Amino acid sequence: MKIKKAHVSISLLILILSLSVAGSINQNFKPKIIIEPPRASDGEITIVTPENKTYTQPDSGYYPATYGFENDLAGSDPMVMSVFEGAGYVNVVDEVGGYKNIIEMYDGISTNHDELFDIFPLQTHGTVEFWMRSSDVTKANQFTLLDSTASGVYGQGMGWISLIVDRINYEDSSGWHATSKIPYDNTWYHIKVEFECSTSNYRGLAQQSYRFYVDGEFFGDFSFKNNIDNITKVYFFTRGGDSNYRCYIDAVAYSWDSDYVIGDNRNEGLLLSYENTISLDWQGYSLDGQTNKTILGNKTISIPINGPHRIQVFGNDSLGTNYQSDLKHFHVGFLPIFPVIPGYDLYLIIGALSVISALLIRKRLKS
Ligand SMILES: [Ca+2]
Ligand SMILES: [Ca+2]
Ligand SMILES: [Ca+2]
Repeated sequence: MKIKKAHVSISLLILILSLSVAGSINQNFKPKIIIEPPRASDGEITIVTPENKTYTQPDSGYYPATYGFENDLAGSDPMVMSVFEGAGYVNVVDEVGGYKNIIEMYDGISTNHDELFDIFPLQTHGTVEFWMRSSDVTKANQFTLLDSTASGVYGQGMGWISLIVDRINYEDSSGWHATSKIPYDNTWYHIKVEFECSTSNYRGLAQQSYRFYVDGEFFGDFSFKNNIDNITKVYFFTRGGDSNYRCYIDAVAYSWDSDYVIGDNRNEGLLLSYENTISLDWQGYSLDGQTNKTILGNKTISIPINGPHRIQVFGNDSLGTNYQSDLKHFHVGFLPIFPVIPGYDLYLIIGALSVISALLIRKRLKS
C-alpha cells in the first residue's frame, strides 16, 4: 500500500511538471476573434489598415504622434507644419533608417539654412517630444521653442539645442554648453523637452527653466535663455554656415494634444489608413466606439491593449453630409513575456525531482 501511495505521489508530480513545461512552451496561443456585423456604408470611405487579422507586432516604422506625416506625399511639404527652404529643400520622404513618412531637410549651401516649424496655442508649460537624425553630426542640427514675440529662430525663446561637433549642446541664460552626449551620424534619437514659463511647478521645474532627455537620458535643469512667459512655436533648423548634410525629423508630439499621451511616440504603433471616393471637409475615427478623434487623413495610433478591437472612420463633406466606413475588426495579440526557463535549468529541475522521488521511494520501501 505504501509503495502504491508513493507511486501515486510521483505520478501526480510528473503530471504537474509536464503540464507546467507544456504551458510554458505553448505560448503561441491564438485568442478567439469576435466578429460583429459591420454597419452599413455605401463605400465612400474604405479602411485599408488595420487589417482584419491578429496583430502580434506593431507596424514597422510608424510612430504615433501629434504629427507623424502619414498623410503627406513624398516630395511635398508637410500639410501640418511650415517650412523655410533657404538652403535646399524641406520635404516629406517615404522612409529613412526604418522610419516611415518623415521630414528631410537638405542643406546644400553655406550662406543660408532650412527650417521646419509649427505655431501652436500659447503654453505656459508642457512637453514636446520627437525623433531626430542627422547625416553629419559635425554640422548643426538644431531645434528650439520660442515665444509669441519671436518671428524666426533668432527670436526670444527657451534656448537652442544642437547636435553639432559630435556633441549635443544646449543654450541657457549663461550661453552655450556641451553635454556629455555623443551623437552618431545616421542614427535616430528620441528627444523630449519639458519646459515651464510660469510658477506652476510643471514636473518639478522652476519658473523659466527646461530640461531634455535623449533616448531617456536626462539633461537639466537649465534656465531659459530669455525671460519669456509663454511658448508657442517649435523650430527645427539647419545652420547657415554648414552645408551638404541632411537633418531628419519624425513623430513630433505635444503634451497639450488631447489625443496624444506623452511617451507613446517612443514605440511603433498601428497605421490607420483609408481611401475615400468623395472630398471630405472633416475626418475622424473612433476606436472601440470611443468619442471621435479628428484626423487629417492616415494616422498612426498607439497599440491598443491585447484583445478584440473595432475601428471606424467618419467624414463629412462641404454640404454637411455625413459618411462612415464599415467597421473594421482586428485583434491585438502581443505575446506576453514569460520568464524564460533555459533548457539546462529544466533538465536540472527534472533531475533534482527524480533524485528526490527516488529517495522518497527508498525511504518508504524501507519503512
Ligand atoms: Ca512618421
Ligand atoms: Ca518642400
Ligand atoms: Ca547652410
